[in-house]
Amino acid sequence: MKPRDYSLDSLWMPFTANRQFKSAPRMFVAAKDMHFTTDDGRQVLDGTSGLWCVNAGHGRARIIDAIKRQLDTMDYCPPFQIGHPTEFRVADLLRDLAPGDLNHVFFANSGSEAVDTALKIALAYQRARGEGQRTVLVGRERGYHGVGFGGISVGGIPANRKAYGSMLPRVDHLPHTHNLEKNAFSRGQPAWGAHLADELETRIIALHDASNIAAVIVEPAAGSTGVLIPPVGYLQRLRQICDKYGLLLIFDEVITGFGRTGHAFAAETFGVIPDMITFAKGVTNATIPLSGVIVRPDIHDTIVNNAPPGMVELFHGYTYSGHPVATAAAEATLGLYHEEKLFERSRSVAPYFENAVHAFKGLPHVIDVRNYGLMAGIELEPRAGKPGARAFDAFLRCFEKGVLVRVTGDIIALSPPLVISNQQIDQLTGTLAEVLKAID
Ligand code: PXG
Ligand code: PLP
Repeated sequence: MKPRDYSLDSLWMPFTANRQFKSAPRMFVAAKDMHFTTDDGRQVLDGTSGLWCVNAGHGRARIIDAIKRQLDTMDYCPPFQIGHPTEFRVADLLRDLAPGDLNHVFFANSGSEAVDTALKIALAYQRARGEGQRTVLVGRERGYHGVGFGGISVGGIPANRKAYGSMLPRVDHLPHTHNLEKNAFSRGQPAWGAHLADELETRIIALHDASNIAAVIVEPAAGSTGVLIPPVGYLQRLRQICDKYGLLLIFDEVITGFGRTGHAFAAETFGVIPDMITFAKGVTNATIPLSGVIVRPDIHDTIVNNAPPGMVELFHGYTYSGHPVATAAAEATLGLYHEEKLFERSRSVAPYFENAVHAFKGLPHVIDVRNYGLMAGIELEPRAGKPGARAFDAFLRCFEKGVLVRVTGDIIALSPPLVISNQQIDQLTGTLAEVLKAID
């Protein structure tokens, strides 16, 4: 290992136990295909697609070349009142990938910004159609929608909310769908739990009145809080209730987009078409930040046609909305997904992956395994009085043995790039199995 030419002090790391990390840093210096290289020269198999985002594997030449070409041609273009061709082409590609009639794309940079954008579009839409009193936003317990004030308000992770005051004022939450007694060790969609969607009607609409509610936002399958797969019929039920009462349904597909569940979007996989989809991460294979919202024509048209001619219709946008380098990366990435048929590949590898992860049943500490497509959650019994410690221990030992997994609480999440081979699935799950047998 080379001596460090930096201190560890100045950087404040995100969602990291900073003191613990700095006492024993884990550093990557390179990445290619399915592997990272550590600063001491070891190869680490990427079992998490980075952070659910490097869906085509690392260092893909087609994407890197497109980024370089764009940088040589035009580094930046102001997004307000001026356009550039790449952003329009990528919007067309995303329209073609989107389910149903979703056909207008608004660009942002991170998933958190995409969520904020979607919530603001929902409010602006309700107002433009003369329903401006509809300001209640409905999220779900254990939902993750990024870290903006909008996202933590509709999100359902206590630790991400508790230090941050009152957040958005009019928000309510559906119950989450996780239930070990009913659904432990389900393969794919659990059978039990569709009725949990009925709380939207029986409790939330009953309490706030539908005439005050703008939108419902959920991850079609929750990623961050430990891979919670929607029960059979659950998303359909949400869709029916939203339709009955004029509520917009937003699917946050920041993790589930671009092949994770076997199709471009989980909306297609689960056969439910939302009114808006947020996307990020995989849209550029994580090379350059890009995110956005895809909306149905009625939402776009209602807002745009409601403004006087010549006036800005939606007072919203980011300095880097539709950034030329990010959209060049997206164009190449979507081309790569298409050319290599990676969403089909995700579908065809999924059964092998499912069998491999369900082999954890019966190993020490394992109280649940759940999966869909190329995402899986392995839930461990917490150590008494030390929540999260056992899974974090497993993460550290896996890292030492050359595989990267992700932990959230006592849940280990696996979400490998869609290009993973069966042999690499064996290495990933085999290493984790060895570790689970070894830890106390
Ligand atoms: N929505 C969803 C569904 C996400 O998964 C975001 C929004 C926010 O995206 P940005 O780009 O603002 O981070 C996400 C991000 C984890 C983990 O450990 C997952 C995410 C972020 C950080 C950690 O699973 N997802
Ligand atoms: N990306 C997507 C999603 C497509 O549907 C298409 C063409 O239909 C393309 C890219 C074009 O890909 P390629 O550059 O391989 O011709």
